[in-house]
Amino acid sequence: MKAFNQFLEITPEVQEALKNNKPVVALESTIISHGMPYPDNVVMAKKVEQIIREEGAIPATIAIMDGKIKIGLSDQDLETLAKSKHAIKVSRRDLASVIALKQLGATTVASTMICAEMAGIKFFVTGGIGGVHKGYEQTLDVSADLEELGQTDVTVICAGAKAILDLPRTMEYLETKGVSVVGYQTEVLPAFYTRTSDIKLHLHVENVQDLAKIVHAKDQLKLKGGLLVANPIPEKDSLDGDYMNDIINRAVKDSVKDQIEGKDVTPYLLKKIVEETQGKSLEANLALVYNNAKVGALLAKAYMALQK
Ligand code: PSU
Ligand code: MN
Repeated sequence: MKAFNQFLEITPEVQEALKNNKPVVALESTIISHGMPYPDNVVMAKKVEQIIREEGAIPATIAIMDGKIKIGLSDQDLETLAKSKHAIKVSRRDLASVIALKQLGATTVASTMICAEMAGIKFFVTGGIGGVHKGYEQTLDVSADLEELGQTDVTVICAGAKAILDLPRTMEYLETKGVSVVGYQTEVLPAFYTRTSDIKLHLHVENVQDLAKIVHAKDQLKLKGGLLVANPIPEKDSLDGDYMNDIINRAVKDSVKDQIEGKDVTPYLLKKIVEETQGKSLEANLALVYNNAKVGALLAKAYMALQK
């Protein structure tokens, strides 16, 4: 475990696991507070934890509560976050103030990576990462998630990135920052709702043992920064690409019309998409997160086995 930090509050279960080199998997909380509607969000949060346990790892959902970074949440904490209308979406920028002012904060990919690294957790499961937004030439909207992947030493398991983003530019940005994007049983970048996109990956692996070896080598080389594992949504849960692109493009247009800016952009788009697909996108989102939870837990286990 990493050095003591007065703002870290790690549950006894997670502490014990870290101390004894058991596999631990971090989970974010913005996906709960700003990524999905209630009560689907709390069902998702609990089920993801359950899947990670079933695969033999310990889940650690992360949020900011009562002036602390909580690593591991109770069912009551999850319920509070899922129901809250005023939870703050916390990225790197917001971390210090939300802690200092004792606000309720939900962590994004960026801030979950920071908190996981503080606690000594090496693996983190989510749905999709933030990235370079469409129309970024005008707005300069690039998610802080990409910067974090460039500098913070946590492996993130996701289902690729959503087509609400400019996917080719997101990949270019990651390449510049030195982030390896590894396809898990796929040679192309999955696009969240769909298993494929036009973007060929520089690297893919067929099993979690190879992923674990890559993380291990990266550690030994003391290379800073994250690793991104792109795990496609299961075939049976995937949605039609053209259908989704239509809906996404309309949502992006609406966001411009409604003058949505800054950190409100992604939650706005996610909400629109759920509405426009009458919940179909939500079903797909749940399925891909569960699938990522399984792979993340297996990877954390394979990595710990290499340490012995
Ligand atoms: N993409 C999703 N669901 C989400 C998010 C992204 O499909 O819930 C959340 C994640 O927490 C991610 C954040 O880190 O949005 C990115 O926000 P922004 O684009 O403002 O950096
Ligand atoms: Mn942004």
